[in-house]
Amino acid sequence: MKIYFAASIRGGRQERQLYQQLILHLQQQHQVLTEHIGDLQLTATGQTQLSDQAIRQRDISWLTACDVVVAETTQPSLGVGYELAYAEKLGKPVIILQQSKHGRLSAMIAGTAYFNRIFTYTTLTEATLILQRELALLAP
Ligand code: 6IA
Repeated sequence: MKIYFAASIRGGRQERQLYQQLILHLQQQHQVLTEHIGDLQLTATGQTQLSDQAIRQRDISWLTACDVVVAETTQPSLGVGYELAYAEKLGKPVIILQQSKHGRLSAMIAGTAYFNRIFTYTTLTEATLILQRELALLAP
């Protein structure tokens, strides 16, 4: 399946190694459209060749093309919140992963009935097992 992996960039890159591990796991069986999210060189303040408008346009095209959205929401991010709302508008299946040691997910996400695949986890292994199970259920 084509997966749109969403996680914090300008919201903070503290969890970037985790994003990289989750993406590597997903890539064993799926195509991840947004593998740059796991790029350890990508910082919250760095520059890219692309304008913000071009970044948004490319991300919206990938969101439209994907089969499922996987969002790691532990590090709060305005961009991820926007993408989740956009995925809802497009009717895309969404899997949300949130580490249980951190604060609670925004009520605007947790309180939206459309988001019915929200999972908390403590270890990477636990997160990968959740992804494996949920993606198998969503497979055509
Ligand atoms: O508000 P945030 O930056 O934390 O939003 C992160 C989310 O927005 C991610 O799930 C991405 O899909 C999307 N996004 C935000 N910025 C970018 C980006 N370049 N490239 C691709 N997707 C993005 C910004 C790079 C820059 C900070 C050096």
